[in-house]
Amino acid sequence: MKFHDQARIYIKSGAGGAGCQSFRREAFVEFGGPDGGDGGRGGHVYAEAVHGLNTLVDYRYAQHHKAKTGQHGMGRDRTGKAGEDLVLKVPVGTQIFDEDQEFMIADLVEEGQRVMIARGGEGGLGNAHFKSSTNRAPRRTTPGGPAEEMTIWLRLKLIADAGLVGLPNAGKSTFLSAATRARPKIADYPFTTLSPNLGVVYRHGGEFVIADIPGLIEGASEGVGLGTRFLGHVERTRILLHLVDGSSEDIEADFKTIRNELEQYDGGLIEKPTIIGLNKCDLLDDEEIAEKKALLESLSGQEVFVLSAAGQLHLDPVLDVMSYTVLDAKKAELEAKEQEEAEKEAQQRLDEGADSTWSPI
Ligand SMILES: Nc1nc2c(ncn2[C@@H]2O[C@H](COP(=O)(O)OP(=O)(O)OP(=O)(O)O)[C@@H](O)[C@H]2O)c(=O)[nH]1
Ligand SMILES: [Mg+2]
Repeated sequence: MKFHDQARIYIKSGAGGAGCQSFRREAFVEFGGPDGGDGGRGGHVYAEAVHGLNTLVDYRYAQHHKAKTGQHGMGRDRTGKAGEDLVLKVPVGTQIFDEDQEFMIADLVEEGQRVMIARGGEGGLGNAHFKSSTNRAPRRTTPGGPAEEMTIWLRLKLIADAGLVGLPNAGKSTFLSAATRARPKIADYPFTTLSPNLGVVYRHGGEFVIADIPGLIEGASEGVGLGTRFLGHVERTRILLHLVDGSSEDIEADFKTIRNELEQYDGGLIEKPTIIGLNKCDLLDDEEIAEKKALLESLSGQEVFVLSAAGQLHLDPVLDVMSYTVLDAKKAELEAKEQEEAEKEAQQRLDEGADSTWSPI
């Protein structure tokens, strides 16, 4: 399923720098001694979940990632510099698997979460380290620790913010390609789209992800057509954009068919904030537009946006309202989460209070 974005990459930490063998030799200094410094530690490789990334596409193009090697130790007791760490920035929600995709190495669910995936080699010890009362001129050093290298899989379960719903041919894929850099297949026959496509909309300094799913037909909620398989995906989106083909003879029936399928499908689809777009307005005259818009508004009891995805007409108001609605939904989720945490904390305090033996006199 395309809702998984994944990338296979090769990573390597830095090897540790070797310890140095060196003796102090200076004119007029009577007692030289070992002064070989330790090697520097090799760089680690970390993965960190960061805000503002939505896909793993960067890693499809850059597949080799290496941290720096530690510097060797040097004479005059100088320690080698540690190799620079490498931090792989990944979207929140990225999971890291081993090469066989069986063992999960990390699950980065929160912004700022960072895990080490390959440890840099320790720095080797210089000969200064081995000086003792019995051995004043040690010739011993140790090499730096080895680098770790491996192939890993990054996997991201993409969660779209907005789902596009509508009958086949309504222009959903066209809308996605007009609003984002996604290039889904578009054609004037039903069921052009066979699996979901995703695109990212950048707007007002933020962004949101749109999912274009195959067209819905009557009975979709029971598995007809491509059915429930894809309704399951929109179940996890925050809002919906319902596109109606303005050139259709019977937009009332078209509109109702989709609303009905959303209602029949369990999973709260019908309660999601839904924006309604009357598409293909380039094919209609003003009178028809006014009439069809009024009809949809009376059926839905809400504002209907008139647009043309193919003609790229009036897309901005639709994208604006989508972006604000997504933001509102996110804010509401955050508040609900904070509320839940506050309640949990309060409950915990209560429980602790009940356990304590302290009582006011
Ligand atoms: N004139 C006009 N044609 C449009 C517009 N939007 C889409 N189309 C055409 O409508 C046809 C269907 O568009 P798609 O984007 O493939 O429709 P879809 O909803 O993704 O269809 P399925 O994937 O089959 O469910 C294509 O021939 C598009 O060029 C529009 O605004 N105006
Ligand atoms: Mg399509």
